[in-house]
Amino acid sequence: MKREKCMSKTKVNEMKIFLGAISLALSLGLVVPFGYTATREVGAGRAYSTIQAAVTDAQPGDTVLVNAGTYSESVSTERDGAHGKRITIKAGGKVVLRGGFNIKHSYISIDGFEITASGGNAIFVDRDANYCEILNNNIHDFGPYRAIYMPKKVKVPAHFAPTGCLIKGNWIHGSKAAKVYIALTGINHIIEDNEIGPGVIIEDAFRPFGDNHVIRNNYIHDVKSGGGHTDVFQIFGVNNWRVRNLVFEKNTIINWKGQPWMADCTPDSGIITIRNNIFQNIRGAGISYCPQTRVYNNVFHETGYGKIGKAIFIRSRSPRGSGEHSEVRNNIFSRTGGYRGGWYSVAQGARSTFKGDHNLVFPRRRGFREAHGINGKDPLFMNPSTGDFHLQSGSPAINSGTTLTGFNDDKDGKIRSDIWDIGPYEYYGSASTSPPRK
Ligand SMILES: [Ca+2]
Repeated sequence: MKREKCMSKTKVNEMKIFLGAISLALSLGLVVPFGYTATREVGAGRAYSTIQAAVTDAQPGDTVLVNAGTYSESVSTERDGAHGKRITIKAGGKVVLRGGFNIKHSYISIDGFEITASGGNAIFVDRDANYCEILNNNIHDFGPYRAIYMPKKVKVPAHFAPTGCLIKGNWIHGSKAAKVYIALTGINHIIEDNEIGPGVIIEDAFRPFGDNHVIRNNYIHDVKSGGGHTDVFQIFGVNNWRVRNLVFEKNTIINWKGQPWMADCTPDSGIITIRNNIFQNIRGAGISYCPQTRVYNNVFHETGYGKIGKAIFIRSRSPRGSGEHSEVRNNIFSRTGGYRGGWYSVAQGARSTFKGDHNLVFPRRRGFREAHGINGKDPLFMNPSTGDFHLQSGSPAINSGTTLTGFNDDKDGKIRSDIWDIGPYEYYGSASTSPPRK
């Protein structure tokens, strides 16, 4: 077929009108080039004066770009985006939202907002909100509610929905006591690179119900109790709210006035893996009633108070669950508990299937015995007072661990050497250090 070489005069006029419409739309901040995706701008003198109005009009692939300013509204999504055509709601500059987001559809991204004082949850994530992205938001003083909330429903399996959300780069904090920071249901969520704290909390930082969630590289610090029993993460085995294949790794938790974890499990729950984390100055012990609780290569420094305070309890008691087939390996317990405490304790019902070895306890604790454990040798951290738990060259933890399966890296993400070290950091022949915390 021969290509058309020139336009008719009518077509040229049509094109001029079309281009005029485009430039008018551009001046209003509304761009819809050739029926593809639009950037819908919100703010003074823009196409939309409220975020909600722009979100209501947004089609798959569109970006709602919110200009700097303070907005008081609660924004609900109107329709699904699609794979490769997300609906992105993005702050352009400092945007304070006094209210919140209600994500009710799939493929929605919320990026860069400061969200505060809403009288409700800051970001509500409905069961239909598959593949949501919650990125780079500063969420604070939303108490007594939640920063990010996927609700559980009685009699609905917790692993039912939604699926595949990414919660990354957010800062969640504030002095107004929060109920829970991040509550999850569904499957396959990734929660990474968030900062949590300083803050006050009534219940828990994370409630990760459902399957296959990964909580990693978060910095959780200086969180006080707002009156209740507070855990870094808590799950409870009721109403079919099962938890399977939870990975909690490479997180730093410092100055937490509660337990690192409290896990009760339904009978079909299991494989709770806690690895390559730093727990520093934690008031209570990590307690699990879940099958296959795997605690690998962490450091517990100044955690578990009282003379018999343990850092970890593996428990077994109906109906809370039974921590059978659990493992505690390659951990450093440094100045935890008192003279008779300081490492882990395993209840009778979980003891015959338990494997605990290659841990290091310092200072020496009466009663700590493992075939390959180390009792009473200083692990020689670089500088615990600045939160640097890398190993010095003479550390007894170097090459004293056992090789594990399911992962092969350390807290820095470096592949471990042939003979594993104890603790979250592998030593590589010269000393690594951590940058000072902000
Ligand atoms: Ca090594």
